[in-house]
Amino acid sequence: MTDRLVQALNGDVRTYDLARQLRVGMPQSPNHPQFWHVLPRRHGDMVRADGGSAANDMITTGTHVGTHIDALAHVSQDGELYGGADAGDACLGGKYVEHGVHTIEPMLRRGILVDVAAYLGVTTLDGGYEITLADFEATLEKQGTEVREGDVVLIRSGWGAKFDEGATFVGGPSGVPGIGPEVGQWLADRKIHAAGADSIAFECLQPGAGHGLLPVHRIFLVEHGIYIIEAMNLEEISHEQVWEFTLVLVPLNIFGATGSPVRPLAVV
Ligand code: UVW
Repeated sequence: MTDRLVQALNGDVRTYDLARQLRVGMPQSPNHPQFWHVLPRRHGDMVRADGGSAANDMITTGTHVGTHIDALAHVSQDGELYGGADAGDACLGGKYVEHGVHTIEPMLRRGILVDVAAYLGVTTLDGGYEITLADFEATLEKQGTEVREGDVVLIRSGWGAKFDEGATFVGGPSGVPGIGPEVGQWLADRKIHAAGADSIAFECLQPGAGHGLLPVHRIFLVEHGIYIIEAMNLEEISHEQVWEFTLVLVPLNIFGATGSPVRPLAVV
């Protein structure tokens, strides 16, 4: 490992940034509070005796905005979180003491990209397209990539390239492409650690259905304890056909939060 770190320092290791830029007005799910960024103190507002000055800013944001990870506390089913934890008891004083984002260990794991859009030869899958298990397995076979226990599996639909188009990215009338319960259960059976995608919803949303039922969220977060990462930038690793890498991801250590903005890296 030390050699790898030295290589990294020497620039021999390539690092890909898998996050979207956080900025006011970026597209986001209507389910979550907006991202705000203001500059209450500018240079010149308080000038020190030596002429020096500091600008300070402030953000307020939902934790499920921009590229982010869902903690297991994010979704419950019939009043229960993962492992049968009572969703009411897990939340004390407005904080999820059980399954909050502070319980997610920093990730340094095998990551793989499953580039379904590239396999199907499209810029992006259509809104509402549910990636079938046949699509998924054929993509893995073409890439020569296998899913292993403990992996972080990133699924590219191509929808992420619409991030800069704003509202189109979110879905609404157009829906969002992604996996459904069929592929979700297949991945859960392989005991992956986390899964990510380049859309806000992670999973397939049917046109006009809004952000209602999210069955893969239930399978992953509630039934199997698998984390979900959303709104990732998978364009560069797709372009360079980086199918396998070391995935580095560290959520903010916010006690009791249901999610956290992240800046994941793919390292090869
Ligand atoms: C959605 O809005 C679906 O994202 P999250 O899972 O973070 O709530």
